[in-house]
Amino acid sequence: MEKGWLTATLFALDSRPIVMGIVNVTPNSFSDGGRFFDAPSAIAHGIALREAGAAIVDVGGESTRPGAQPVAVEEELGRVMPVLEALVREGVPVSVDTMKPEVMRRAIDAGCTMVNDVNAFRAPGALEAVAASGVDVVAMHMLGTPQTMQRDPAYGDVVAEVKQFLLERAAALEHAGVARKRIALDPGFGFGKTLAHNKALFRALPELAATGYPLVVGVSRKRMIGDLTGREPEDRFAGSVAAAVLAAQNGASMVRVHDVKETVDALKTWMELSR
Ligand code: 9MG
Repeated sequence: MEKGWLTATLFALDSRPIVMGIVNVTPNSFSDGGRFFDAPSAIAHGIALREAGAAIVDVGGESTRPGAQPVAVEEELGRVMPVLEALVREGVPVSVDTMKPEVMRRAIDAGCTMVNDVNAFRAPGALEAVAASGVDVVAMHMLGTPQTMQRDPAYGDVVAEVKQFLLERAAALEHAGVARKRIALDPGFGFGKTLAHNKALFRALPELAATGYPLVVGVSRKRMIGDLTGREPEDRFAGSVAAAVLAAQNGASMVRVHDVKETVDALKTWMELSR
C-alpha cells in the first residue's frame, strides 16, 4: 500500500467523507469490551470492517479511555504488530493508534499508511519517527493524559485553545519535515472535555475545518453520546451514527467509528440527498 495517499485524498475538495474503522486490541476498551483482544479476532474484525466500507482501519493496543493505565512498549507491540502485519498482508489500509515513537516506527516498517496519535506527536522522538517515512498523520488534541484528562477539565475558550493547539502541532509536524498534505487534525472529543466543551467544539467544526487541514472526528459510542441519549456504550449506535453524519455535514473529512457499515450507509444517504 503506497504511503501518504489518504490525507491527500481528504484534501481533494470534492471527496466525500470517509470512514476509519476501529480495531481495539485491548482487554479494557469501554466500547467493545475487549471482544477483539486476541489477534485472530482482531484480524478478522479488521478485514470485516474493510469489507463493510472502511477506507482504513485504526489498530490500537493501548486504551485511551479516561483513567486507563499506560502499557509498556513491548506489551503494546505484542498486541498490535501481529494484527497490523496480517492486515497489511491482506491488503487492508492500516493506521496505527499509538503515542509511542517505537511503536510508530515498527508499524511504519510493517506497512501501515497512517499514524494516529492522540498525544499529537508530543512524546520525545515522535515527530522524528513519522517525519522521514511519508505516512499520513492524525494529530489530536488532548488536555492532560488519559489518566488525568477527565478530572475537572477547564478552558478559558475551548474552541480557541483547541484550534491554537492543533495549528501549533501542525506547524511542529511541518517543521520536522512532514508534508502539509499528509497532516489531518482532530479536536479530540472526550479527551479532557466536559459535555459543554464537546458541544462547543462540535458547533465549531466548520471553523476548525476552515484551517484547511482535513478534520478527523471520533465520537463513536463515547460518553458524550451516552450523556445525550442516556444509553450505555453498547446501545449508543444510533446516536453515534447521527453524530457522524452531522460531523461530516459540519466539515469532518474522516469519522472514526465502530459501526462502519451503518455509518457508511448513513453518509452515502446524506451525500446523495443533499446534492
Ligand atoms: C484512539 N482514539 C480514541 N478516540 C479518538 C478520537 O476521537 N480521535 C482519534 N484520532 N483517535 C482516537
